[in-house]
Amino acid sequence: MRFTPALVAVKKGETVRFVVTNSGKVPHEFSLGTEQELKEHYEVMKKFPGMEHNEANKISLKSGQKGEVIWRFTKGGVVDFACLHPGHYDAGMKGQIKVANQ
Ligand SMILES: [Cu+2]
Repeated sequence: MRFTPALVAVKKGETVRFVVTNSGKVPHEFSLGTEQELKEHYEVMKKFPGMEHNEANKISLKSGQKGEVIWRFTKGGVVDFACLHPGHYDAGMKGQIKVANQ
């Protein structure tokens, strides 16, 4: 229940392609957002655990699947990412992207 790496450093204005592989045995997801957005999404996932996503900022991956999220970081600061399948976030399946102001 973890992301490798869990800490990513980028620069403001950069567009990053996250190539994510689920090397585990159960479905996972990769969701980008503020901590607040991720927590709200986590509450929804607890009610609808089978939710699958293919949106700009999140992707669902079954065991062995690989996918991409492409995101442009327009502001400096911290952006969080997490897997919001019930229990996974609490188990520590989260990480941070530090966006430097150049
Ligand atoms: Cu997960």
